Amino acid sequence: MAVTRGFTRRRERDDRLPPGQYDVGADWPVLTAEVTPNVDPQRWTISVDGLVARPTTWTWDQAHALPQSEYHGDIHCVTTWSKLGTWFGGVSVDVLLDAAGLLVDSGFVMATSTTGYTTNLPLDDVRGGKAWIAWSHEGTPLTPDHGGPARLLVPHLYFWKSAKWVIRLTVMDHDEQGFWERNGYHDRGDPWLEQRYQGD
Ligand SMILES: Nc1nc2c(c(=O)[nH]1)N[C@H]1C(S)=C(S)[C@@H](COP(=O)(O)O)O[C@H]1N2
Ligand SMILES: [Mo]
Repeated sequence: MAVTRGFTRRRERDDRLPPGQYDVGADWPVLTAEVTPNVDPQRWTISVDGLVARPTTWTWDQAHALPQSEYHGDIHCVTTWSKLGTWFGGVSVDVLLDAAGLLVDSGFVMATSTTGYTTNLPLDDVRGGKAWIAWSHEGTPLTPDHGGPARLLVPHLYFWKSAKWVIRLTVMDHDEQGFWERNGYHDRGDPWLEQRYQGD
């Protein structure tokens, strides 16, 4: 068999990495625009309001009594780090939207945090098994710096869409920009299409 002298196998780029992203490995950077709030789980609630038949608020205990599910996969921050092969536990946003009863077939959702952080998402990006209210990471409670007690998790979009300390999902028939979107980030933020900034 012919062997090329000095040949070193080129390290294959992991095909789970979207364009322009690198793998942080075991690290998980913290990116927060606000001061990290101290949210008592027993005072935390999650509400679905806006264009729904039954605007609903769940307490921590009520949310945990809903059918739970996990996400296993990758997350991607617009600042170019990706974390591959991680996992989260929580409740699917589908469960909350179904309980509240959507009054629109298509539309948008505004996610709001205790801090006032907001981010907008097309409704289709938070239903169909693509988004969670997550309260655990790799089997342990989500820490406050990562959005604990609970955050939105929309892993197929850049991670700024995954609002930490989320308390409210508002269903709307039109799009409105959230915090980073008003500051130049893309309205949708698909990492595979490199939708980083407005106009991408
Ligand atoms: N409330 C709130 N949610 C937020 C942010 C923030 O600053 N405030 N930053 C976003 C951004 S840009 C990223 S990359 C992720 C970072 O989550 P992490 O700190 O758990 O890695 O949270 C997103 N959700
Ligand atoms: Mo980010």
